[in-house]
Amino acid sequence: MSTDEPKTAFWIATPAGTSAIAVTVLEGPDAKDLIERFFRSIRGSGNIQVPVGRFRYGRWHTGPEAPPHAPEDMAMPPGEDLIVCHVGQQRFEIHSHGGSMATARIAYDLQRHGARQITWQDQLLEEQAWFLAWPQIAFLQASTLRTASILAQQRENWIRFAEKARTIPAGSVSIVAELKHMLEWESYGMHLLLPRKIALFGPPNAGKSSLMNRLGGFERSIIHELPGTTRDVVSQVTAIDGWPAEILDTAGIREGKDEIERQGITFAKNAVTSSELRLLILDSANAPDDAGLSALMKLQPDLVVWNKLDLATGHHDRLSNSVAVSALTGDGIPELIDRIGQLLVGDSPETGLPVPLNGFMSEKLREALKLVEIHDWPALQILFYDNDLSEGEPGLPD
Ligand SMILES: Nc1nc2c(ncn2[C@@H]2O[C@H](COP(=O)(O)OP(=O)(O)OP(=O)(O)O)[C@@H](O)[C@H]2O)c(=O)[nH]1
Ligand SMILES: [Mg+2]
Repeated sequence: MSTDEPKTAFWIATPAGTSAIAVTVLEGPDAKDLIERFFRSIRGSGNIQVPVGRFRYGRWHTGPEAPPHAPEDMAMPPGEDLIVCHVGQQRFEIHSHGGSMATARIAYDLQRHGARQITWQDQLLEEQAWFLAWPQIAFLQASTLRTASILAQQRENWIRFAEKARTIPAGSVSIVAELKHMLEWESYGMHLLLPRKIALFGPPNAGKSSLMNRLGGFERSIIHELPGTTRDVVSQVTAIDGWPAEILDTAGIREGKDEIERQGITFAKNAVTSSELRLLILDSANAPDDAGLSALMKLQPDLVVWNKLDLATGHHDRLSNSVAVSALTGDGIPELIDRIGQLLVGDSPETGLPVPLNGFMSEKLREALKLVEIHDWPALQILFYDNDLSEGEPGLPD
């Protein structure tokens, strides 16, 4: 935070969109004054004092200052019912109706009176050391139970590692191997939030779109018996085996009949080469000949999926690294999901190892490695300094 920014800040602590209740948190030296300016007794007169540790039911009054120039979508009528909780010396929570209008109005009024709006992520980063804040932010944004439980554990791992880095005896380089090992899991850590790309490609009519819909759980792609249905790359973010994934359905690859289809095939090939996992989808009942197959194999699939197992006549024996499924009946889909899960993520780091969860954390680890290399132990301590745990650390900046 730069010095000329207002010291009083607020953030919306609940997710965007409509919910039962929205929570705006207000903190700083002006928080109390701001609450007193806008919060009124439910009986309509006078402002309400809210002692620390208590909450009060009342109304948000914009009063005579209600801005005529306020954007229309912020036109919450003065007098919206809400609850104010005084949760810390300079910290209040405003619990309002969960639609976006109430929070927008509150935000508008607070901002006009000098408070600074930040995101809940900014707030966590301002309040906590980076190695605590980032795992927490990642945990709160986890999209699957599997990644949420890994990320909850990551926070514990980082706490332990930071303690070790802070207290390591000067001159000890034993931490180097561990730092390097943590950096080896960079891609794994980043993809706990960032979906990995899975491309479905193959000849027209093989059932790529049907499979995409089956894996994604709803009718995202158009399915049709005519070959050449999918033209653009159609993507869908979902979870496969508990891992965040983005499935890309592509145009069937053949000698393009028209310019649009040829364009689609170029896009398809680009999507395949830029994906983390490539699945070649083939029709069991109408397999390509050897020349067609070897042309498709040039795109280096990680796995071949023989679809239309319900019509199968044994074609799936032709390739070793393959599975057989029916997008129509669902047969073989659980096995396919298992295989995708294994191929997508591979091994997991050993329990207890903290891994970088984004570029910022990787950078910090590289910085730590450099500091150990140049034997700058005090700087290493500062890098892993934590306000809450290591009071009175010598030589720390203000
Ligand atoms: N019997 C059977 N039919 C299937 C199966 N999967 C897809 N189909 C049918 O095959 C036809 C083509 O399916 P799509 O999913 O549109 O195939 P596609 O590979 O996306 O085709 P393009 O977009 O044209 O490249 C449709 O009539 C589907 O209903 C399956 O497992 N079994
Ligand atoms: Mg299609």
